[in-house]
Amino acid sequence: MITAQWEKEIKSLRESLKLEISKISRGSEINVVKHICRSNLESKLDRLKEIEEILKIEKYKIVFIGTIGQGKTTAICHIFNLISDFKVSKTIGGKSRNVIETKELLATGSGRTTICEVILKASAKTYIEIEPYTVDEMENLILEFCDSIADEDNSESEQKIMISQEVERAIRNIIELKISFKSVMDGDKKRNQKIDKAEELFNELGLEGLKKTALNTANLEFRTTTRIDFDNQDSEQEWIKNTFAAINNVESKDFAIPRKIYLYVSSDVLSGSDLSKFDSVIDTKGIDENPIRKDLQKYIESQDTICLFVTPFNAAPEANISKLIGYHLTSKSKDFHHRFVTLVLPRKNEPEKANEGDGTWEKGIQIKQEVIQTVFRNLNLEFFPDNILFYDAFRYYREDIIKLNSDFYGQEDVQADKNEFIKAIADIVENRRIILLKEIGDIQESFKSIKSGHFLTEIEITAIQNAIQKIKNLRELRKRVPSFVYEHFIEQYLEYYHTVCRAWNTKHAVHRNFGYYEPRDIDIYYNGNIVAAGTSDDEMLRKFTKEVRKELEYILFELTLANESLKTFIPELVREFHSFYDDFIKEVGTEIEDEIERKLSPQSEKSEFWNALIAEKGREHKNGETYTDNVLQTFRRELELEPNLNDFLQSKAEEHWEELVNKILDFFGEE
Ligand SMILES: Nc1nc2c(ncn2[C@@H]2O[C@H](COP(=O)(O)OP(=O)(O)O)[C@@H](O)[C@H]2O)c(=O)[nH]1
Ligand SMILES: [Mg+2]
Repeated sequence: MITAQWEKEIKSLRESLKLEISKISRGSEINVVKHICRSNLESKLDRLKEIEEILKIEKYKIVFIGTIGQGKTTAICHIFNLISDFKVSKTIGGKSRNVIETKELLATGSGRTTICEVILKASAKTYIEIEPYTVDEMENLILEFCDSIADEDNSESEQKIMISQEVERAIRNIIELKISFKSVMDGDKKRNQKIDKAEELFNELGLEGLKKTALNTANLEFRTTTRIDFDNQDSEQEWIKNTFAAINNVESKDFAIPRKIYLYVSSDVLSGSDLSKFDSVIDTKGIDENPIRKDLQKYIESQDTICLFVTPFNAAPEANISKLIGYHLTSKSKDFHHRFVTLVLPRKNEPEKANEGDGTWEKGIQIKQEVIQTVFRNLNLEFFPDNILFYDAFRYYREDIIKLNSDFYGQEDVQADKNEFIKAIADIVENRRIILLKEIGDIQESFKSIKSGHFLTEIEITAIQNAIQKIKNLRELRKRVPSFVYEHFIEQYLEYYHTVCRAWNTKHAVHRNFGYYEPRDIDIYYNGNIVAAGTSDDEMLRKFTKEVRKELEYILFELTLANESLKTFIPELVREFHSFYDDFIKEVGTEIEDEIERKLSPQSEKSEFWNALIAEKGREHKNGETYTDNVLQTFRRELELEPNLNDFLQSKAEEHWEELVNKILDFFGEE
């Protein structure tokens, strides 16, 4: 939120900047000094606009990102009061008892629970809306499921993972071929026997028969409902729990498989919750083998989003999460660390039991906080210590049944932890505001001193001219980065593909969808972008250009050393340089993404390349041959066709590097 006073202040500063810029531009002769002045004022103007946009954000989105089954949904439900007491029967001390337990309204469980991203919003009325998969996409998923049933006994050497559990559960509900259990006598012992109706039908009708029956039952065209409102019948909480579960499992015949679920919650349910303080709270799909995903990037890059990276206590910071945070924090110009939060979720007494602790929760947490900071520091990632938070939904709960341990604690203890969490988030937003307001002050100051004198001394002008010459010498990347470093790109790309789609049938699903597989958020073109850019400062393009980048940085920094007045001009340039550099990485990555898409087109059955990959499944493999080797070989061959993707990467890197250097020279008015 921006105050009227600041809005006025920014407006007047912007107008003065514009006035000064046009004054300089109108002047008779534009020399180096005037050019630097003008460029400097122009970047001030751009930056002010950015700052204003950020300050104008009324309500933030809060997005929870983390590995499957670590407690994201549980934490969200408890923090925002999406919980309620339910009667359940439980075996306690060997006896079955009816007890009351506190349960989350969203589906939680041993992992792989929620089928898609869930967006929570406070609202006047309670209702649920979905963004559905298309009929074609669902048909594909069903066919894939049937294939997997037919493949049950296939003993490929590659580790075999079935379609993700949550999708399989949905499909089995849609085609009404569920797994059930029957108790049978085994000798004189009872045991549970699994009955898989899909398998039975496959044995009876064969694969084609199974597919036909499945699609018939699915009735995909009739699944067109996308919204359901609270019916005012039973309790609102119970309605949310049951309806959400039904939609998540696709139990209703009117609903398609959801791509996203929006849950709007009325204030009756939210009483005492802080959900309405935020634009929305987002429970993203759990991370599996592939932490760097396009769907997450969208949130990470939005200025109005606070990203909470969730990690279990003992493994904090978890590897997947460090990787994801690291990938983004290497973009220095974006200030991601202002909006990034590590949210540690301790479970029962973990902080109290921490090594080197003193048995208290506070000490355990302090130790862990330091560990996390050290890890980030070693990875060279900037992270505010205040942005490392801890929350345990069950901290005051009993061990035997899930409810408040009222012998020792009261609701006020639970509430105090929630308040602390919400306050920490509010502080993060406030700190960001303070940093930005201070930056406005700095811009004002610097503007004043620039206005008070547009001249540089002889010595300073010579220093600038020297710097310009040095920068010009760095224009040709080829002189600094040898061709051979690019030669490994295709191999690295294929290795990455194998890592994020390890199981052969995941690969097969990707091939059948011509490079994409949404249920697992796989997009092989986007992956090309990531691999080309490098997932850290020590990989691919970021690694190759690390030294020459530092050299450029140093040339700019050096200018500020000896020369008092240059100190007012250069910081903007350094800032801009970081953002030019991030753009450079992004542009080359995008070129690679587009080129892979071109190379592997058409993305249809007309393509020999895709047909070859699809046909790889079920092919006889001779001694020593494997599915994966053959698939990777097919990819390799296609990507090596002229223009070889490695060479393409080199030429695009060099082209965009030259643009980057030209942009810096432009600041000095040099061609
Ligand atoms: N003991 C304990 N269990 C938890 C805690 N948080 C989550 N769980 C359990 O961990 C499992 C996965 O939690 P869930 O919230 O579904 O994880 P998600 O996949 O990250 O959304 C569930 O069985 C939860 O009951 C916690 O703080 N303590
Ligand atoms: Mg979940």
